[in-house]
Amino acid sequence: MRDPPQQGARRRLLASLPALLTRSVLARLAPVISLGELAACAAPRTLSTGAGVQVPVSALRRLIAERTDPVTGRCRYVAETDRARIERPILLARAGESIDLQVINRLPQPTTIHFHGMTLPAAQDGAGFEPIAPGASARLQFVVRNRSGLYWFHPHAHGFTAEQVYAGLVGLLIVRDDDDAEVDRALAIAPSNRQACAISDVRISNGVIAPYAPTAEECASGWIGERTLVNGTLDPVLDVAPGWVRLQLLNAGNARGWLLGLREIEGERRDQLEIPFHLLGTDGGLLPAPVALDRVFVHPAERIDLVFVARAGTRVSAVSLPFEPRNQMALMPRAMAHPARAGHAPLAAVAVCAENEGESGAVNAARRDGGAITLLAIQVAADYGAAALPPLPGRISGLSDAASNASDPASSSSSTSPPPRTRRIRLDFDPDAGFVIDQQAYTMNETGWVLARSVREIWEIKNSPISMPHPMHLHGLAFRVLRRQGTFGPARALATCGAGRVATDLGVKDTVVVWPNETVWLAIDGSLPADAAFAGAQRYLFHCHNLEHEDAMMMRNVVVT
Ligand SMILES: [Cu+2]
Repeated sequence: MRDPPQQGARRRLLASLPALLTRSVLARLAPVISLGELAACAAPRTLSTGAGVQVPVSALRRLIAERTDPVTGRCRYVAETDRARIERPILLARAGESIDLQVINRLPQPTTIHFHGMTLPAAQDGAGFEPIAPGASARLQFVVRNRSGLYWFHPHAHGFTAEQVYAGLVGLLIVRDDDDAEVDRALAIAPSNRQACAISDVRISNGVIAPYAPTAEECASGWIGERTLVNGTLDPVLDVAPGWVRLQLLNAGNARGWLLGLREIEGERRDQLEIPFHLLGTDGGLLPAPVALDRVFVHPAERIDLVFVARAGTRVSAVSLPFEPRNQMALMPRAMAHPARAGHAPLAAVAVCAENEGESGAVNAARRDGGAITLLAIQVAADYGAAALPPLPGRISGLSDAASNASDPASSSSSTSPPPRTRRIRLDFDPDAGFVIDQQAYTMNETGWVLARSVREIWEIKNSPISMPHPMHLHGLAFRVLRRQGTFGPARALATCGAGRVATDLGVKDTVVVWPNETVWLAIDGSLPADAAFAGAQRYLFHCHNLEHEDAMMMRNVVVT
């Protein structure tokens, strides 16, 4: 599999070319090339094969959602700057920068773009209240206010989200700041050794990615694939140099949870050795300090930021280890069709959520939550000279522990505030309505839950014992995890961080999994930026990010007054 040295070097050079669009790399070149000059070098269309090219948000003018194949229903995002067109872009921003672009819908279905995890005014949240019709466009304009971290964007038109995300409409937004740069500096992370990956599980049929065609049962439990797409490419191999490697990973799948581990496959012996790694960050950026781990659960929409030491000449696989997914449902398949789907055909010529049609998930063992799957392959170059491995820094951000410290950066209220009220939230399955929050089917115009601005609340989310893991996502307001109780075996074994929490609970979060029979307590802070864009009541959403559950309307409105 290894290339001859010259070809390998050429391949590495080619692989590094997309990074030339990034500011961080530009900054290392002398003389510094301005964005304007860069655009002049990159004539229109010449970058059209550069999937995964990083695009500074300051250069971004348009994001286009388009279908590339009506047979399989595959779609992609295309970014346009003044002079270049970049397929499947990775957006790059520094905290404080503005995003101002036109979203252009070239799909045969309504769509929106939701910037997942970003602190946004409701009008810019793309949460599906105002879908963009086929052929129409909308302006999206906001300031990046979040900490450094891996964020992402995806469609959020109610009833179409699962199909469009699976079809390939997934994009990354990397936010950088000084803390983030300091981690790279301290660990001497080479540009090739920092990778941001959106990883989606897909089904392969007759050698191509199968269209989205869940049965009624899969529309209740979730659509799961047996292979992975990494930033839109099937089974790629990342080339890195020996030393620290930093991976920012998004679970962009519809419904599959990962129990992520790293395996080193040595050249000749093919032994699979477990590689310990260090968790640096979660959905909303860096932890206070790295946490040493050998495995971690990552559910749909969650992100992790990790580092590990890559040994020269080895191949490393990021895998999802087999685990008991705790799907306790004796699901009753039912024909589900979101009312918004009436009048719009699927992206491919196949049935969606049909009764007893298609292949049952039981036929292929790999198409099962908790089944083993390779997520990502990494090839480590041979050593070009021994370099000392810098030590891991002890402290990487100013974040404090939400469970032990009330004066947390994620909660701006003073310690003299009255104790927060507790909102009790129940996740259940209803044979008629499907998965529901607080026994209530969702309608888009419901009042929902009302939070007073700047007021803190504790959300106690309890999942029914006869249920599934639900990755619950809140728009608009990031949160912290205070405590878990009733966690089942495999997840409980990883709860080593106090108050029943796992390592990913220590960071700023926007998505948190709640296992069957588990209760999770969250610290919610209704504070919004003091900015005209956030004036008046802001309507956000709280919903399950198993996308089949989301399209089956397992959601509630959350209004911050
Ligand atoms: Cu769910």
